Amino acid sequence: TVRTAIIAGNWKMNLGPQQASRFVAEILPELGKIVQQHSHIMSILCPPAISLAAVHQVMQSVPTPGVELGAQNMYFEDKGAFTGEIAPGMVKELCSAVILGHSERRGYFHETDELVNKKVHAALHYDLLPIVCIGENTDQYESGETQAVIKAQVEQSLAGLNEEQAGKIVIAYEPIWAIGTGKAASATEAGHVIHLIRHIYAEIYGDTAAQAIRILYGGSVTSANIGEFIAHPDIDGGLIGGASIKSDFVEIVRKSA
Ligand code: G2H
Repeated sequence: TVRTAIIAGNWKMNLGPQQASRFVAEILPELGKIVQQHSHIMSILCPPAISLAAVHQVMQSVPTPGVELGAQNMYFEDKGAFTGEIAPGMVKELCSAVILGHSERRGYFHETDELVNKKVHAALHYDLLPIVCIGENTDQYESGETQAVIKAQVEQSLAGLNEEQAGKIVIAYEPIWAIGTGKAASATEAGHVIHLIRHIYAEIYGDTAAQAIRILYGGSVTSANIGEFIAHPDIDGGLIGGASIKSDFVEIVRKSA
């Protein structure tokens, strides 16, 4: 199976509308050129919600197929009295993708697998590509619970998909001990867990769906180590944090192409 690789940039809480437009205008020409020359790779930029419109506008003025816009989070309800939240339909007006259940959402904002699952269903309903994050924390890693944690997260965050939906999603495996620490997992280690994730997914949704979904690695990815991850047959790309708001992001995409 040939799966289109994805390099997604999770800007986290960085770059407001003004800085975001400037940054995107700066990287887009080169980024666009790379993904247009290499049809087996796409890139998704995920700025903070308040910067989405500004980035969208820049992207409209420099059309670059293969570079898409994503949100970092959203609520699952269609509309209503949910102060501070954004609805799937609102995200859909500007974006084609959405990151869901990032470990920072799970950790700081107490998002559970059950909540993430509702968001996944809402995203699919609105034809948004969900990038669903899973990963074990330091304690779980050190006590050898990685497999069990991953299995529970896949089963619960991705429950109840129909056959068509099951082949569409993107999973980002982000071991929490590797996030923003400069201590990336090795490609062998990440590839091993990602292989396992695909296996668990196949048991739930069958081989066809499991072979179709993209599974990314995330956690301290830079242009210096992306090569190892992308070369691993089980790893379909990366979710980039710290390095996604620097010109290094373009280098990461270049090295993945
Ligand atoms: C993991 C990753 C992007 P960083 O959170 O989601 O961040 O690359 O800074 O470790």
